[in-house]
Amino acid sequence: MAFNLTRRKFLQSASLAAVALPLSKAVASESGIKRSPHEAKGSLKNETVVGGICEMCFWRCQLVGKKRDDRLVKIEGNPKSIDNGTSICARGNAGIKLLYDPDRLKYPLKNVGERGNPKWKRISWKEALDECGDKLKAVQDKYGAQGISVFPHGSTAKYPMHFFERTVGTPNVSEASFFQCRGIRDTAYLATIGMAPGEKVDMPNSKVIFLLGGHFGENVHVSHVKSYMKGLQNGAKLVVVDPRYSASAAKSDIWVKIKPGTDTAFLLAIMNYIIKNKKHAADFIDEYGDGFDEFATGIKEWTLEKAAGECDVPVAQIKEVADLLAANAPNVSIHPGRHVSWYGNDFQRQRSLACLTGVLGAYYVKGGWVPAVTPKVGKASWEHKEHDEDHNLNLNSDEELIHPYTPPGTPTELIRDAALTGKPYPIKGCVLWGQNPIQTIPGQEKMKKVLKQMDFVMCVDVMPTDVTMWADILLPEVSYLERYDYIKTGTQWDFAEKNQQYISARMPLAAPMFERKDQVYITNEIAKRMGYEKDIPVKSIEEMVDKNLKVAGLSIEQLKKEDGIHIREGKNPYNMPDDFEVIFYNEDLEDAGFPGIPTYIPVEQPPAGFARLLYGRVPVHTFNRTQNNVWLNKAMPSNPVWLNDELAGKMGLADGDEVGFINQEGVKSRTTTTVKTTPGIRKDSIYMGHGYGSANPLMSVGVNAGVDDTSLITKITVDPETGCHGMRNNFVKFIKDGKIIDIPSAA
Ligand SMILES: Nc1nc2c(c(=O)[nH]1)N[C@H]1C(S)=C(S)[C@@H](COP(=O)(O)OP(=O)(O)OC[C@H]3O[C@@H](n4cnc5c(=O)[nH]c(N)nc54)[C@H](O)[C@@H]3O)O[C@H]1N2
Ligand SMILES: Nc1nc2c(c(=O)[nH]1)N[C@H]1C(S)=C(S)[C@@H](COP(=O)(O)OP(=O)(O)OC[C@H]3O[C@@H](n4cnc5c(=O)[nH]c(N)nc54)[C@H](O)[C@@H]3O)O[C@H]1N2
Ligand code: SF4
Ligand SMILES: [Mo]
Repeated sequence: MAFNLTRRKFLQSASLAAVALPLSKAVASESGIKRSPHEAKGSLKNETVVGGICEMCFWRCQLVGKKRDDRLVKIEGNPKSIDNGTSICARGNAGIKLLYDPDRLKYPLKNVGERGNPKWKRISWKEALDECGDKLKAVQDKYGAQGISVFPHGSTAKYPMHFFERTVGTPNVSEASFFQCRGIRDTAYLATIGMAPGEKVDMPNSKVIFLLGGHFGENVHVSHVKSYMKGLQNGAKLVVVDPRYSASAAKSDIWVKIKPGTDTAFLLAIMNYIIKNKKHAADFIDEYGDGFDEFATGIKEWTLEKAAGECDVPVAQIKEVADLLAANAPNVSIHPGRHVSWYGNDFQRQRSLACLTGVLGAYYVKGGWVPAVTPKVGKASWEHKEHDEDHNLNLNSDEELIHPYTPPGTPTELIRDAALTGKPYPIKGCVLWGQNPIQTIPGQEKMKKVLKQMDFVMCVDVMPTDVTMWADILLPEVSYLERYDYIKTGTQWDFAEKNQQYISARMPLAAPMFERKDQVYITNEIAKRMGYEKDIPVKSIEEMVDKNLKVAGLSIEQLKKEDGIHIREGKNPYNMPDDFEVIFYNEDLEDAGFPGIPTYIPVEQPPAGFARLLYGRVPVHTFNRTQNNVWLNKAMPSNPVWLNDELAGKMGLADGDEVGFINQEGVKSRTTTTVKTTPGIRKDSIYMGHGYGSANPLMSVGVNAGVDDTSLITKITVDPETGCHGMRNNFVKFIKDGKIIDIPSAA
């Protein structure tokens, strides 16, 4: 199996190289890449390299590499780590297969075809950088800095993002980690407790862990999963609210099979019941609560019965959850969630979670919510320059903020609308760096139109994912295993056990191959060509890392001596700051025209014949970025669609049937996947893993594997407070053998 796969891959990419790229003969032989399903056999010269930091996902676990003859053969967790320790996940382990993936970008490329349907020509770095610098400068001269948009994500995108945002001066930066991920969580907690919550809940010491839509085990962040598992081992009860029997639901004491989009009603009823029965943390609220009485009065209508009807959950079960939480308060972990851009009503749900934590008095207590108190390091990067006007798309004609609770950057939808209408100003330059907005942002066709109308699009990536097809100039970056990179700080994963902090910085475990370059080189060279040579803050990535370490009294050399990780005493995370408060009723929100008390806003229900499209993480992939990884592809080559088994019977569908989809707007999936029938999903919804269905033929392993959920998410909803996207308001029917199959009504 594996042999055939890699062989097919070899033949495909070799022939593509011959057709599209004027590359010299065998790409593989240049790097010594052998297409073996396993790394080379032979005697292992035990050279261990320290200081690696994973970036197969954004959690950044600490690594060491095992090398043989200068070739990295194995990745392991760094034994010195007090975060992930020696553990890494399947994706971290498979980093080797990214490093040596023959499909990886190797040289600067120029698109001599069209955007979306590219024909690549290999060019020199000089030519590529000249073109990027000249074309972006031309956009800036003609339309102003605001005519440039930036879609960044991940550690390598920070330095270029700061250049374009702070120094060049465009506000039109939209990070996927905020606008399609956790931005709503951060600003809803900011509006409630004055800070973004992170995910540092004291699960190891919890008596109850409460997850709303989080599904740990499928969502894998190593130290986070460790702390969750330790909590369960220590006897914590687990409540999982999810329309689907997720990996977490399978471990739960109570699985609440909630109707999608109704979670706020569920939370309001729990809080109302707890308060009505005087089981709330009255002393805590007296001392730290603000606007509690207004809040308690405002949610009075939310009886258990009312929520039960709305959420399609039995009254007794809501009561059971509320009683369990109240009985174990304050040592309960109300998890703030992570990917929370669901329905466009999400700010209210996130506020409800923050308030529930307050109602239970579960801030700064054992087993409750505690902040990560991390050590201070430097932040050398591009300076903020004075710019004449801020050109903020988030202001209406009365100069009021459209989305006042927006996370950093500009809401994606405002950028896209300005680009497509030219109002209030044109957006004609685009920098894509570590984000794949084709498969990340709802409205794929809209995104394509946005990119089509640009004067210039540049992309920096490591793999030929779908976004790269839209670039005029495509630049190959060194991977996380070949570069120095930002500092990572943190705390002992189980901080009740040992109170320590750490400082680490990514160091290369392997030498760069081909012509790949790093973020600082690429950004600085473009900056020079745009006239910003004088503003360049650091000459190399090593200089930046060293400068930032110096603030903490460290250096790269010193870190190397300490096996890549510097450990010091931590600060007591349970120490509550004097000015801490929980704002239950938020007057500022009300002044801005939004509910001051968390409020349930119903969402549209599936029309007859359709079910709601739900999606989420699979344990062995990170979105689209790992789809071409041979090991991970082998582990989960496709994303079978979860369909309720009773409905499947009525629809004449069985496990393994090959199906496609059509959504409420008539948009069809380009590819197909198989059916997985299960009682573990509601009848009003179907579910699939996110990130599959790449369209780029240069991804010879991942292309057309499974279905691209994003292609079916065409209805665009926006959370009014934050401007972040809601992504679960789309409905689908099945297609089998060319025939459309209705999904019988849930009732
Ligand atoms: N439909 C749908 N959309 C979603 C989600 C969903 O579940 N469903 N999830 C949302 C969430 S939570 C998030 S965080 C976002 C994530 O969205 P993205 O950040 O867009 O995630 P990826 O799809 O992995 O795309 C990342 C891109 O970065 C490239 N890359 C990887 N490593 C490097 C590197 O070292 N340097 C450079 N320059 N590029 C690199 C990858 O090859 C890929 O092209 O998606 C959001 N959008
Ligand atoms: N293996 C792996 N792990 C990852 C990532 C990855 O790509 N791969 N990405 C990381 C990132 S950036 C993020 S943001 C996190 C995301 O991880 P999570 O925050 O856990 O988010 P999703 O994976 O989108 O979770 C989807 C879950 O929400 C449920 N759900 C759908 N609709 C509703 C609803 O209306 N109410 C409720 N209560 N539940 C609902 C789904 O059934 C599913 O179980 O994962 C992180 N961990
Ligand atoms: S959780 Fe896995 S993929 Fe993410 S950083 Fe850690 S080892 Fe890498
Ligand atoms: Mo995310």
